[in-house]
Amino acid sequence: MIRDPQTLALLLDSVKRFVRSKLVPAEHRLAETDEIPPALIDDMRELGLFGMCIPEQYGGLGLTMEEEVLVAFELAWTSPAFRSLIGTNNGIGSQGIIIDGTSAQKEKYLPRLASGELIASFALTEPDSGSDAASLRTSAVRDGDVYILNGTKRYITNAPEAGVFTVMARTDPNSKGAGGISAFLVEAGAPGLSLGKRDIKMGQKGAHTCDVIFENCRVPAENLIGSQEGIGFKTAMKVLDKGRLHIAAVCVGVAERMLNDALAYAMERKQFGKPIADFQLIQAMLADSKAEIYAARSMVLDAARRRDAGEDISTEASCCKLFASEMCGRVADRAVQIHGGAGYIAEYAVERFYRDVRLFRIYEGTSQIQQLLIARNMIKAATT
Ligand code: COS
Repeated sequence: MIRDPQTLALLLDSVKRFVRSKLVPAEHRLAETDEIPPALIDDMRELGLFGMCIPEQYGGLGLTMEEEVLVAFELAWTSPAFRSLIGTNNGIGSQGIIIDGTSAQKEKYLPRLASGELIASFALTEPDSGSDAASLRTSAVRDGDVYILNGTKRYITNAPEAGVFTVMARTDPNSKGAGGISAFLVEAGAPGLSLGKRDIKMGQKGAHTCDVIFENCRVPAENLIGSQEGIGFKTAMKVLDKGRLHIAAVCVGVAERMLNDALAYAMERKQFGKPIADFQLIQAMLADSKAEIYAARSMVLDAARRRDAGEDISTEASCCKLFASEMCGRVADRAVQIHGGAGYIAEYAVERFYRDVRLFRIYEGTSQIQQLLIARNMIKAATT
């Protein structure tokens, strides 16, 4: 749903201009330094990018899902690490509060997340609990008006920068599955919370992850999301439904950028006396990429519109994440191939993108988890 086409057009235009004039020229340096320059983070705050998906009453832009994916297409036309910094405040870091939080939790955290004063992070994965998220072992034991958390969370995006974490922990030790899990808001300075050293990743330099460790970490009981034990796993799944659709939109944007670079290279690079774009085998790679990007874009827009209309889009979100992330991997591979030897050299952006986009098939649910979810929902629908 697009609320006001003119306002949205202005937003899309300013995001596009910012991405192409400020972020694209900073990509190479970002990859070298592993840091986003503070001046660019200030620009992101000024543009309202940290609060795009936070309701207007809490200082955000309150974008609908359709508006959000349109912005994500533009934002993703550069290194994914830039989007990653604002990604958690708009997605997995804030949505638990927005979807299931109490009014007090919303009032306390959302305005600071919307302004970008506070960075949010989502802590679900553990050393022994990845795809099988319901097997998580971090414990939360009530002691008067606090919960005491113990356990380790792994590969937590934006943890080094985070001011507040949405942490899934087991409040019912007798329930080994999803029903025993609750979600908490844990502030970075909480006693007993510490961070591991930053992970050294294959790509997405500038987007930071690390372990988050809880050792008798005391969290006020009022920070239990929704003030209700046992609903934390469902909160996490609802957050991921939306997150997966957003990541699919990001895959579309990055793929468009890689195809843009590949086309420009193919038109400029000459072999056998003419631009390689004139050769049909190169044209096949360009055309397949264009068609697949168009398909993913159409899927993402359709699912976004359905979500705005109030439909349950669990299956569609998984379809979009599966197709768009796999498509993005294929486009990255073709973009490197079209560049030939140059595609293997760090001077060309496609070398970096090739490594950056590998993550899309893994995080927020692997391709195999998306397949499992789609098929499971199909079987469920057929038997009810
Ligand atoms: N929305 C609302 N509720 C949901 C839901 C959703 N999208 N998905 C599941 N639930 C509910 C179920 O209805 C079920 O509730 P009841 O017990 O009341 O019936 C409960 O949550 C447990 O769900 P389920 O039985 O499907 O749990 P499983 O252990 O089988 O787990 C998968 C399912 C594999 C889907 C889950 O563990 C998963 O998504 N894994 C991937 C995790 C991930 O993406 N990690 C990425 C890191 S975070 S960036």
